[in-house]
Amino acid sequence: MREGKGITIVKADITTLDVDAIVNAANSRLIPGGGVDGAINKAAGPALAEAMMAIGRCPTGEAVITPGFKLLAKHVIHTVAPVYAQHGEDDVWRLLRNCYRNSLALASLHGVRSIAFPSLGTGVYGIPIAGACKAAVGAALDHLNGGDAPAEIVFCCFSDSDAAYYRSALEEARRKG
Ligand code: AR6
Repeated sequence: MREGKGITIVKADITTLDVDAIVNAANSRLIPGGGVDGAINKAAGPALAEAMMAIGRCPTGEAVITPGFKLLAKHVIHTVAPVYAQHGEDDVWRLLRNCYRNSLALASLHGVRSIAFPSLGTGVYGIPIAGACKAAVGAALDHLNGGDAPAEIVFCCFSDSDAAYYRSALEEARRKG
């Protein structure tokens, strides 16, 4: 369900969402790959790969922005999650939180009011969903408490099981206040 404000959790293909910006789980060379990156590039058309390659690089935890081309979303924000096997525990969560923070800050700079995130880092990069959704929800709540745009944050899950993890992480974070 979409409320227009706050956090919404949906199960969907992120390329179909009518939001101002969708976030891509990219690699640091910004070369279109598989997973959600492949789906976004397929839906946006070849101009997206050209725009990504023109930027050329995005360090882990940082974010860059391109147009959405053929997507409903006006912008695509590309961020690079850490590869779970290449980082120590503390580093993984710090870098993953940075992905969410930097994506939201960049969105804010571009006047984005609604943004959808996939479950960054939990596919090819191997980050366990239980910790990943806590980092995602924590960063989103911190952002919303700050009062900056975007005020609508959608977590777009690709499975019912991922959506259930996000729902319980959100309930737990709200309980802890
Ligand atoms: N809509 C929403 N979520 C999706 C979609 C979709 N269409 N397709 C996959 N997911 P991944 P990562 C989910 O592997 O782990 C690429 O090759 C998927 O089920 O896409 O950050 C890049 O180029 C999972 O929950 O991203 C990088 O090299 C989540 O999106 C590398 O993969 C993230 O899975 C990035 O790996």
